[in-house]
Amino acid sequence: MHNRVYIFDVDGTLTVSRTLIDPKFKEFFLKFINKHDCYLVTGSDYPKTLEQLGEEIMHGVKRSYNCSGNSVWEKGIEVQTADWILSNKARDWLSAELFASKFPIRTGTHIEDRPGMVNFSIVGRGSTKEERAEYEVWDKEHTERHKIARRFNDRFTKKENIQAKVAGVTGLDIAPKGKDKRQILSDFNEVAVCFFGDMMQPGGNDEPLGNAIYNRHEEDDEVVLVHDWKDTWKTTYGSYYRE
Ligand code: M1P
Repeated sequence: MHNRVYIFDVDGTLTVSRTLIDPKFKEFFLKFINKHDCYLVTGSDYPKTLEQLGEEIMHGVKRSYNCSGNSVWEKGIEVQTADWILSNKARDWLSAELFASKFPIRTGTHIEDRPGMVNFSIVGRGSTKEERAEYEVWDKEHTERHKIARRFNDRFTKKENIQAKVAGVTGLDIAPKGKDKRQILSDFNEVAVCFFGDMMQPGGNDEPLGNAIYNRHEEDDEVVLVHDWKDTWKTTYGSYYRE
């Protein structure tokens, strides 16, 4: 295999989840994407990613795989989209979980429909920075999202072929089995890939792509687990000056 392309998750990898990219890192990252072929893959939808990274980055990368690869964008144009919709049974089940959760804050938009997937959040997509932080602490203590994902998958994966993955800081990404981030790898059959993500743990939404890359056993592929965007900066800084 020749050439190597870089694929980046966004929330937790290029930015603090749901916030703007750090201006200094942005300056560096723009140089990096000018030098290398770069792609984004995120559970988030395009408008949110655009808001966080800005047009220069969104137009500078070769492609942005939004909604876990179910909505594909090139230079501000959606070139591919999926039309799957969550069943009413699964929707009702999630509403019951929302009702049952002992976390006290609800901010609205708890089930967000996106092309080819759904994002489910107990605190809600309307949450402020402070409310998100409160949920993060709660979730760390109670591992609520992992538990909901496990219960959801026990109930719906076999029956309806859908899967929930823990994603970002407050929610779960839900999509048909296989229609998660791993689906993008078929676009990279001829090249080595280096994938950066922060949610590679079992049940995390970067894990399916991380595993799919390992499983193709290509010597030049690399999967980089990062803890935050500073980690990503350190690692890409090395490659920028080496390659
Ligand atoms: O990419 C995964 C998720 O990352 C963020 O999640 P949260 O707001 O819970 O931190 C959001 O961008 C979300 O839309 C996305 O699915």
